[in-house]
Amino acid sequence: MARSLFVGEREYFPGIGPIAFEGRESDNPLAFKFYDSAHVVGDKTMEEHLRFAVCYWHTFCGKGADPFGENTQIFPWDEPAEPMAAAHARMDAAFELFTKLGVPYYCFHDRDMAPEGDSVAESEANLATMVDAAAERQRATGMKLLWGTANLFGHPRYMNGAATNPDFAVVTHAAAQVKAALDATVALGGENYVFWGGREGYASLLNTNTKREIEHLAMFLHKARDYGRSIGFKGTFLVEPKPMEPSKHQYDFDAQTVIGFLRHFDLAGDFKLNVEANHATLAGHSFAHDLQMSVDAGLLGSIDANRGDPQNGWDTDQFPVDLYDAVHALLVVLAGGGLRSGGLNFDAKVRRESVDLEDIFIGHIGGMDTFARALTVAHAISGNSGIAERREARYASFDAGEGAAFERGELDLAALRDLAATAGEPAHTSGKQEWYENLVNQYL
Ligand code: XLS
Ligand code: CA
Ligand code: CA
Repeated sequence: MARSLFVGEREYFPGIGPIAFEGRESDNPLAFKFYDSAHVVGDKTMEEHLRFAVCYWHTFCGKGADPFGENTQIFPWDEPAEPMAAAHARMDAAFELFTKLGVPYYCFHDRDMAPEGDSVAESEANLATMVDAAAERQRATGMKLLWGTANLFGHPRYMNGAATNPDFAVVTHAAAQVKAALDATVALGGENYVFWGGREGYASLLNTNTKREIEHLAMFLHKARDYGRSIGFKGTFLVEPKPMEPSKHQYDFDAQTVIGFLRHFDLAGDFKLNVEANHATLAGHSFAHDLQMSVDAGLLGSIDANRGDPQNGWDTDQFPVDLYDAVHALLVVLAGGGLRSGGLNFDAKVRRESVDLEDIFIGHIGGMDTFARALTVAHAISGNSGIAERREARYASFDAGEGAAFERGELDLAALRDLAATAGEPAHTSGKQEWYENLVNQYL
C-alpha cells in the first residue's frame, strides 16, 4: 500500500528518505534486506502478517539516561522549552519517522504524547489537544493506532501502585488517566488498549494485603472495560505480563498468571494478552513459551517485539535481531492463526551509546528484517516440514478407543488402573527432540 510521507515544517531526519526494500545483497544500512511489505507469504502480504508498530516512548521520549548516567541522546524535537511546543515537535518527528519507515501502526502512552498538567482537567486538555493533532496526521498519512495506554508508573503518586495502591485517592487518579487515555484511543481509532502494571505489585509482603490489591486491580479493569465499551470502543483490552521491574513482584507475572487472573475475575471475554519477549525471559520463560500459553488459551492479543540480554537479568528492551528466537515465536503465532487485530510493536530502544539519529532507523530496520526473514522461514516450516503432523502423531493414542474415552471423561481412576494392569508396560517411544531441532535449522 502506498502511504503518504509526513514531513512537517521542519524535517527531523534530513538525508533519510522512505526506507526501500533493496534485498539481501544491498550494502545500504538504510534499506530493508528482507522486509518487502507487498511480498506475499502464503495468503497475505508481509505487511498484513507482521503489522509492525513503532512505540512512541522509547523512540521519541527516551534519551539514553540510565541509573548511572545522564541523557546521551540529544534530539532536535526536545529543543522547545515549553512542554506543549515540545509535544508538537515530538509528534512531527514521530510521524516523519513512522512514514519514512513505512510501518502501518504506532502505540503511545498518554504522557508520551502530551505533558501532565497541574490538574486532572489540565492533563485531559493537553492530551485532547495532542489527540486532535495526531488525528490530523493519521488522516494525512494513513497511519493507524495499534494501541493506546496510560502511564500509571512514572509520576511519584504511583510509587505504591496505581489501581493497587493502598490509598484510594491514588486509585481515582489512575482512573482519571485511564478514562482520558481510553477517550484518546477511541478518538484515534485504536484497535487495542493496553494495561501494563509496572507498579501493580509489591516491594514487601510485610506491608501489603495482596488479596485486596489483586481484587482492586480486577475491579479497576471491570470499570475501565465498562467505560471503554460505553464510549464505543470495539477493540480488545490487553494486559501485558511482566514479572518484576520496577516492582519486586508484579501481579501480572507471566502469561499463565494473567490468563488465570482474567478467567478468575470474568474478564477473559474482553481482555487478551500483550506478550513482550523481554518480559517472558525475565519470568524465566522463552518468548515462544508465553506466546504458546496465550495461543492455547485463545488469548493472544498482540506482541511487544524486542529482546533482553542473555547475561543481564533486566529489561534491556533491545531490538529483536535473533532470527532463531523470532522463528520460534512466529511458528507459534502462525499455528495459532496469526496476529489478527494485534501487531508486532517494537517496544525497543537503541543503546545509550547509539547517538546518531539514523541509529533509530537502523534499529527498526533490523527488527523488521528479522521478523520478515523469520516469517518466510516459519511459513516454510509450517507448510512443508512435517513438524506439525509429527507432533500430532505423538498423541495418536488419544484419537480413538480408550484414549479418546479418557479425553471425553468416560474413564474413572479405577478403570484407568485396570487398563494399565492388562496392557502391561507401554512402548518405549522416543521424543525425537533433536530431529525437530535439526529440521528448524535446515530451514534457516
Ligand atoms: C515496560 C512495558 C511498557 C508497556 C506499556 O516494561 O514494556 O512499555 O509496554 O506500558
Ligand atoms: Ca512492553
Ligand atoms: Ca520491556
